[in-house]
Amino acid sequence: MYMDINFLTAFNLVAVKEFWLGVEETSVTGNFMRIHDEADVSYFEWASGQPDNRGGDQKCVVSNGDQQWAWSDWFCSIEQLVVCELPN
Ligand SMILES: [Ca+2]
Repeated sequence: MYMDINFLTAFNLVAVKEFWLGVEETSVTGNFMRIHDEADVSYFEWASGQPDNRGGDQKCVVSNGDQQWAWSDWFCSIEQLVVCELPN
């Protein structure tokens, strides 16, 4: 999922560099799930070189503005804004 620049502009979020996507790695390295329902994630938009689990503890997934909103695994303990999808 790449961020829509119109969305970011409309909500004055262009300065925000990362958003949590509600996805985290399972206990199986390299497998990811949606946090809210634990469904497997099979579609990814990883940034080049990601996921790299740098430091051995990057289990949550962000959309990274410095990487054209491609995804990176990142430390879950870091506070970020969250992207949510509402039901129709
Ligand atoms: Ca990473």
